[in-house]
Amino acid sequence: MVDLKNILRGIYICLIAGVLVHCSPKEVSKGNSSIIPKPQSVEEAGLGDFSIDDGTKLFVSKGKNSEFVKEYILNMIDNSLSIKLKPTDDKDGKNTISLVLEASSDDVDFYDVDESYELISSKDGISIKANSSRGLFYGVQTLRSILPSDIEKKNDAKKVSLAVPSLKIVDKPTFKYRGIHLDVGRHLFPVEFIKKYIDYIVMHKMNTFHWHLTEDQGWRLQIDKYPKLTEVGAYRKGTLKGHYTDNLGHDGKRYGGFYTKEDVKEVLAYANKNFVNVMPEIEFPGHSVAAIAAYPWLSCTGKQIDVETKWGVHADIHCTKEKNFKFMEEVLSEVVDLFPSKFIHIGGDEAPKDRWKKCRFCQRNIKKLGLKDEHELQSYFIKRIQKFLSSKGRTLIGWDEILEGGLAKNAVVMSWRGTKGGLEASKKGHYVVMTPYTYCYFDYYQSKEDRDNKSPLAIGGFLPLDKVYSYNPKDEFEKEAKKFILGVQANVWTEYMKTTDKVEYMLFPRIAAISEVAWTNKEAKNWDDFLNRMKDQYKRYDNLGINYKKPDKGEDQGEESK
Ligand code: TNX
Repeated sequence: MVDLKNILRGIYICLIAGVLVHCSPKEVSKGNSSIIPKPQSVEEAGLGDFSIDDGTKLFVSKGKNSEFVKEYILNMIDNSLSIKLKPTDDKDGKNTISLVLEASSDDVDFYDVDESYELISSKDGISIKANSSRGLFYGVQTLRSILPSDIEKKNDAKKVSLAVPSLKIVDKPTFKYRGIHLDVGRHLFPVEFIKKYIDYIVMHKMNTFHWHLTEDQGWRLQIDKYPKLTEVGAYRKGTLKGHYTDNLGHDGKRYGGFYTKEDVKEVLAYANKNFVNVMPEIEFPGHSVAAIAAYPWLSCTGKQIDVETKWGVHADIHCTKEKNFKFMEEVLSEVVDLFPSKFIHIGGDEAPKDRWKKCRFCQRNIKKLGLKDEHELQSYFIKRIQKFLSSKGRTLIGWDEILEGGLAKNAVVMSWRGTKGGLEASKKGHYVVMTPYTYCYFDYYQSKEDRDNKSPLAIGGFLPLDKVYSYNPKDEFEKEAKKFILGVQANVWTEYMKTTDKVEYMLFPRIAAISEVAWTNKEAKNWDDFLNRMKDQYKRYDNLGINYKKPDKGEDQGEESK
């Protein structure tokens, strides 16, 4: 006998089950190959999709920061999927993400580390192989890019599995040095933000954080031997209102602060875990009004002056009397003790010679040393710093003005006034880092709209995304000279960036373009393809809560910039 009641109950159960199945969190999302910077080679491997699920295991070879790298992947997967990968010792097991160090180049000089890696995903797992822990970490960054952009945010609606397309990626950077700079002299930012900045650097496979620590408008680093550098030199009476050219004066609000050595150690530890070199910059002989305000005897006139409130280039610079060299050596000794970076940046830019021309010490030095003029005196100044840094096992790097009047052979030149300085330096056998303002100054406007409205306010200039992308540092160099290009860097000067939001706005998305300039071979670069991959990148920036400049219609293809 047919029991109607039972049939109805059956239908009801089926309906409920259907609804449950339909609404279950069993969502499978699939990753993509929108990797930025673009790898040297990406192929569909056709070995079947891999599914990360709660049975997936994780193997990480022992090496530099391997515990950190392990945590990094565990968190990445856990945050998005609520899946805790199970650590395993079996690198060849099924359903395993496996990071294998094939040979170790971890212990060589930072810029000689082999940063290449290979990533293969198949239905059985994901294998990342490299000859250094840093290479493995870049493989992890690539894995991050091929997973859906949702992994960048803490997901409320958890998924239970995640499909990774089958790819074979073979990759290595074009340039050894890939830098992002931040000026904390004009405006400074909390340590927490500096760490975020390092995250941004890592996400784009850049490897150097150039920390511009001293300026006319503020000295930002604790120096024990000279406490007034921060007691006095870290604070200015006010910050310029509007644009420099508006002549509105300053706001009268005391502004300042500095990083203690403990702060710096915290940043260094974080950067080191993330395979980023932190290169400090201490400016000599120019851009030193804040130091002079703290110790007036550092200048030629010896007059008490205030920490600068105006932007620009200022006449009071370091004098060349012996006491200044002692100061320089004592300050740099503390810097060298604190920062492990092989390269120590000593500025060297924009040092007007007005004071030196009228200074009896400087004029006496010119005569005594048989120098031609004040430019050769600057060269003497820089060579003395270089000698000192060499004695400490470090290499001097400075802005391209350090070429004027001759330069010690092993000094490195950062070419900012166009590409001339870099070309000239490379011909003389110096290594160079290319950061011409025409392509690499992220304090310039990035769209016509921003520029026309002067909002958000920028220093001037015009540097849209496509212009940054179009840069090929090797183009202007002759064959022999090419090998002297160490790398490329973008600079973030902060005269007009008071907040971390503004810094992000000026940095993003241009950081994506410069990362591809630094990492990807010229032949593999393609603007339309880049824009296409940026669609996914913008979602990541959204998920990370980054205040990036949104693409304007047609704007980023700005014909003017070509
Ligand atoms: C030039 S680049 C400077 C900085 C300014 C920047 C503004 C360089 C070595 N010096 O002091 O902040 O222009 O774009």
